[in-house]
Amino acid sequence: MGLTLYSAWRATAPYRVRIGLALKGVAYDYAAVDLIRGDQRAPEYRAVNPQGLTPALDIGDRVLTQSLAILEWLEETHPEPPILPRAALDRQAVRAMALVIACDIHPLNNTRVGRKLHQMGIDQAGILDWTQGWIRDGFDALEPMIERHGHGFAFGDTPTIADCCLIPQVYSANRYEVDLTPWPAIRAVNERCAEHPTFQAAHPTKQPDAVPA
Ligand SMILES: N[C@@H](CCC(=O)N[C@@H](CS)C(=O)NCC(=O)O)C(=O)O
Repeated sequence: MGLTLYSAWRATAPYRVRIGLALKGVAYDYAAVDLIRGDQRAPEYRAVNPQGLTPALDIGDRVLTQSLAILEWLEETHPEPPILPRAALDRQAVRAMALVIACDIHPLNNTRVGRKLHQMGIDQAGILDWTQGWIRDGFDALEPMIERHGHGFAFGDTPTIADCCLIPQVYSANRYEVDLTPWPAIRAVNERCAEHPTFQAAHPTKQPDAVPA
């Protein structure tokens, strides 16, 4: 049985998984979840992922959730090409970079957090300031990590789980008009990945539910 990825074109957590699947050369069907309309909270989608968040990856006899856990599962079940380095210390460094994004930036800027801030009376400018601030904080932490470990990609000279997380986060930074000038190492990795066909295939604008600008 084939795989089905529940995804939303602009959302960064499913974008991470799309990059991982593309890097591993794994084919899948695409099931669009409209986050603006609130499809993620509908009973039909809660039956897939009770948490009401994307991504979810239906592998036939089970549905996998949480983008990083899905990427780790992918690495274990499809070892080639590797998206984690071999040495334990190097794997730690890649996971640390991924977690700066997945734990310390993204959860603070999620759709449901923006919705909550709006309900609390924060205006659009305040929410934008909030979003940009957490991205800047996280990128300040990531920049020296990439300077130290990166050789073309965030860690080393081949794509890893760190790039699966970084590229969607840079996409989000551009969407929220964060000026990337202070982080040349992040910009260099982003430019390198933009030339990579697998990263291109996973890009939001290439997804079936993409809304033209
Ligand atoms: N930790 C989760 C985060 C999932 C998540 O927050 N997904 C967002 C899209 S990037 C979502 O579906 N948000 C819907 C909402 O906030 O209502 C993961 O990495 O998979």
